[in-house]
Amino acid sequence: MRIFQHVADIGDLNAALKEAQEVKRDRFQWQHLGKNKTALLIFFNNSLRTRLSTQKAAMNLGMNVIVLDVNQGAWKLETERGVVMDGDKSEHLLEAIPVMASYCDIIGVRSFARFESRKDDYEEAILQQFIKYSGKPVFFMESATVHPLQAFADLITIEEHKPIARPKVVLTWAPHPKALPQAVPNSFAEWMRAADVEFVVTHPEGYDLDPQFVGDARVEYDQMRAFEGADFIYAKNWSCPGVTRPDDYGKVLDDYHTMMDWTVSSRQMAVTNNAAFMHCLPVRRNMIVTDDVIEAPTSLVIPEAANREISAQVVLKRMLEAL
Ligand code: AN0
Ligand code: CP
Repeated sequence: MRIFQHVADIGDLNAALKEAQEVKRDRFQWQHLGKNKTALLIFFNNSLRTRLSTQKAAMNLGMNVIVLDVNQGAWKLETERGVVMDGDKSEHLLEAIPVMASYCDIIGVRSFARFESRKDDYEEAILQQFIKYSGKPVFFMESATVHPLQAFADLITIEEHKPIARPKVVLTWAPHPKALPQAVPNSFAEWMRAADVEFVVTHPEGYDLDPQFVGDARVEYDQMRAFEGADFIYAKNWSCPGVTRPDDYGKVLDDYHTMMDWTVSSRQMAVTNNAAFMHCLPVRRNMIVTDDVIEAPTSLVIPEAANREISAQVVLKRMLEAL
C-alpha cells in the first residue's frame, strides 16, 4: 500500500479485519519489518490519540519514529504557490515536503479542513502535495475530508462487539459550540457502506454529507426514528458540508442552545436495541452525549480508542511490506 486515504485502499475488508485480529494476538511479531525504517508523523493540528497510537504502532513494528508539530518550533509554512512571501511564513511547503521526506520512509500527515474554500478542502490541496512531492508512502491521519485510521478502528470495534451478524449502525449528528470538520463522519459513512451492516445517518436538515461518502445510505432527519432498534450509536458533530447549502460550508447552522435535543441521552438510547455508544473522542460531555450514556457499560469509547493502535499497525505493516 502506497496511499491510505479511502476504504478502497485497504482492499478486502474481511482480510483487513482478520489481519487486525492477528496484530492483536501478538503485536510484536513483525519487529524485523520496521528495522532501520523511519516513520515521520507531521501534525498541523492538535492530537492525543492519533499521535500516541500511531507512534505506538510504529514502535510495535520495530520502526523509528519522528513526530513534528509544524506549529510548534518549525518555520511557518506557506502552502499556496505563486505568493510573494513577504508575510510571516518563512518556508514553502514545496521545499519543506521533499526535505522532510528525505529523512524518512513513510509519512503520516494530519491537516484539518481550513473552511476557507470548500473546493480546496474537498480537493485535499495539502495532502495531495505531500503525495506528489514526497515520493514516499503517505497515510492520512485526518485530512480535510477523511479520517481513515479512525474509521478502520471503528469497524474493528463494531466487528468485535456486534450482537448479530448484520447489525444496525446509526451515525448521528450532535450539537457542538464550534465548527468541526466532516472528516470523521465522511470516513465513517464510507467504511460503513463498504461493511456488512445496516447503515443509517441522522442529522438536522442542511448537514447532508457529501455524496462521494454517504452514497445512497438511508438518511433520516428524525433522530428518534433513526435510533429505533439500533445496535450501535455513533455520535459526532460536523459543520455544514455545503452540499444542500453551498454558501454555508464549514458553518454551524443554528445556535447550539436550540439544538440540545440532539444530544445523545437515555431518552434516545431507550428506543435502541440496548445499543453500544461510540465516539471517536475527544468528546464534549453533555453537548454530544450525556454523562450517563458515555459512562454506561454499553459505552465503547475506550476500546474504540485502543483499537487506533491496531488500525495504525495494520496500515504501517502493509506499507512496510510494500516498500
Ligand atoms: C476533530 C474533528 O472533529 O475532526 C478531531 C476528531 C478526531 N475534533 C475537534 O477538533 C474537537
Ligand atoms: N480520534 C482522534 O483522532 O483523536 P485525536 O484528535 O486526539 O488524535
